[in-house]
Amino acid sequence: MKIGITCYPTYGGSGAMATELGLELAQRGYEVHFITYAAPFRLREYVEGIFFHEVETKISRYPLFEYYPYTLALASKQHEVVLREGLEILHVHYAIPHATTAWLAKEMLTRENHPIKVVTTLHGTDITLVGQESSFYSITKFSIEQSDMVTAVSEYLRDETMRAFGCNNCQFKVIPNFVNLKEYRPCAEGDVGRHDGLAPPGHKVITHMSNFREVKRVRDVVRIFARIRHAMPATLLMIGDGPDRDDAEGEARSLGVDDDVRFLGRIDTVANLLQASDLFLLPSQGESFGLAALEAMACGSPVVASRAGGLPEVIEDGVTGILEPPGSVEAMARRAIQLLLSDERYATMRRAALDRAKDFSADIVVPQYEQAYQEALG
Ligand code: GMT
Repeated sequence: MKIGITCYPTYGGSGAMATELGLELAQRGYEVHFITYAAPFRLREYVEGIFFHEVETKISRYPLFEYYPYTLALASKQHEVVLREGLEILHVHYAIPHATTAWLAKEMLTRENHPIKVVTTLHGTDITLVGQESSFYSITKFSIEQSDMVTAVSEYLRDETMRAFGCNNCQFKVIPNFVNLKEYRPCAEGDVGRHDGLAPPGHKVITHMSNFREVKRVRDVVRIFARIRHAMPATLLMIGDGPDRDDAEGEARSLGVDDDVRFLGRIDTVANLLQASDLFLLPSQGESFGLAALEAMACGSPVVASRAGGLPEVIEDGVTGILEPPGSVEAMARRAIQLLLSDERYATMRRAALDRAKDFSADIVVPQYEQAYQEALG
């Protein structure tokens, strides 16, 4: 089967997930065509069965276009690639604008006797934030409802979609995110060198990874870390970048822990950093799923996160990680310190986190997408 995938190719969980899915499908014999404005960041090398079609983002300075109509360029490219390559499915990740461009491409193709099915995967802020803004609400609802199959990455996101948009006559499935367990795996038991170069000897390594947007509450990450740092030697690795990075750096300085906080910026390959992590912090205001938390768990790092959105579907409080309400810096820090100071409790939670991550393996989840494609094709 030939599938077109459109996603945001830059940092972000939806692009990461879409790319991992494309890679898994290619391994299973599908032909996968990424159609987007840049090569997805997790597509690091040539892979048999994967093709990339770049959408133009610039044109010669045409005076009427103060804003470049990327959406139209994307719809045209989707139409062109479907026709040329004979694709049967367009699988779009993140509704805005991808579900809309896919609908446009499908309308054009239907009139040219080349029917195609559109599968839309909702990831989070396309539903919980951006999609509910008045400028986008009606077109988001329309585009979701026009999709032949809609998937959401958690029960929470499905319920939130139904509450906010209704989704009349949708074929709707919850398909959770997955993790590549060959890449995201723990270090060998007792590997003492795993912190080398990342933190001074004897330090616990605390990690956070995100796009540093407001919803991630990165200042809380630093505040929780500062409390941990007062209780024990520790280093915080901040992986990623985004609008709130300056705030987080300022918070580290004002709390006097900046010498122990390392801002690593955007890094494509993060499994080795997560393997070195003793604890992962994700105190977001909301997360539809929390892919970064799952990847940390798969590498053997327990997670302290917010009891919000879809995170409780990934993390069981007190068993596979720690959950507290968003903004509960004190409680998150107190429980993190207790865990890190108890070797026995830490080892038990680490094992439970590793076991839980296996429930989200590619082998379990990817067949659910294959099934969704079959159902969309009827
Ligand atoms: O917020 C991000 O990190 C990016 C965003 C996206 O759509 O690119 O992530 C969302 O999708 C991820 C993959 O499905 C989920 O794991 C994240 O929880 C979700 N982010 C939010 O809901 C805030």
